[in-house]
Amino acid sequence: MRRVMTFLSTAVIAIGATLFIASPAQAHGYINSPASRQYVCAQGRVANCGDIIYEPQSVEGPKGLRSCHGGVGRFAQLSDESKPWPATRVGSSVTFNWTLTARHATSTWEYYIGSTRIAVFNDGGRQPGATVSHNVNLGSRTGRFKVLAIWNIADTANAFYNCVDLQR
Ligand SMILES: [Cu+2]
Repeated sequence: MRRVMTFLSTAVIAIGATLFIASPAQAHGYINSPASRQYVCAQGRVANCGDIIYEPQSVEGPKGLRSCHGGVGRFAQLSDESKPWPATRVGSSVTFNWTLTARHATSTWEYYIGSTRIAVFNDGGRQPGATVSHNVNLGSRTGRFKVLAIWNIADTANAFYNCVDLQR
């Protein structure tokens, strides 16, 4: 009996560990407003987005990239410029609102248009709240453009990537 119980508890632990590792719910964060591409996909506003519809918070890659999908192959659709990404109308400044499903200690938040960094916010390693907002001035840019927002984690080598399509 004891041997059976030991086997059973080992099996339960193994199954539990597998579920934990496989779970995409171990989550991180995304920009909900103005809607990022991953959020647009999760809302079903653009078709054929792939896995991202289930986990808009999971676009995690090494720091220093400049891509919408953070180098994650299964999220490559986020960098597909031929998709009909809806652009949000904005004025001379815009407030980016993040939903954080895991509140990782943060070094910086960066905002890029092309290769130009238009804003950076330094959290100095602090743990953010469950929601974070940044007001960013867009300068004199007009027309349609894409902002790449990057959440740099303080205690890992990784960052989270979001592209937001805007129209002014
Ligand atoms: Cu995370």
